[in-house]
Amino acid sequence: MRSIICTAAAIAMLALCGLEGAHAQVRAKAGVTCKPGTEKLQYDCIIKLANSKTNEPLSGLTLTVGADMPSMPAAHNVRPVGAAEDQEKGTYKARIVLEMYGDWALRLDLSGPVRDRVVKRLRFERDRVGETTPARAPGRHRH
Ligand SMILES: [Cu+2]
Repeated sequence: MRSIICTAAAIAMLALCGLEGAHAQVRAKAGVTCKPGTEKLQYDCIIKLANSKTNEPLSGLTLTVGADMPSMPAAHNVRPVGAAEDQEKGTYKARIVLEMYGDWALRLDLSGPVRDRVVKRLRFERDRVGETTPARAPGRHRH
């Protein structure tokens, strides 16, 4: 009798696990392009959010963009800004203001139908935004 109960419990567990898998959380991926704005240290960013599995655009989300400097934890305190969705589904626009030039990690917080956090590292310079440099030569980071 005991073993029957155990078997039933095991089957129930498996069924639950199966369900869990079927409802697995949607993960987001993001493409971010930023360009310098009119003000110093101001950047206009275009963020394309998509389902990481299906590539389907993620529309109708609430998106905030924060920024940290990985090389200087807790040294900066950039207030996260809201991003507005464009006419093109899954494309959001945000204007960020940083505190210095250099490598920043943009923290994309998604909420609403999909909840996720995506971090994108970019190098912000006076006249351009590009790839981050490898994490060497720490002495080059100066205020
Ligand atoms: Cu810094």
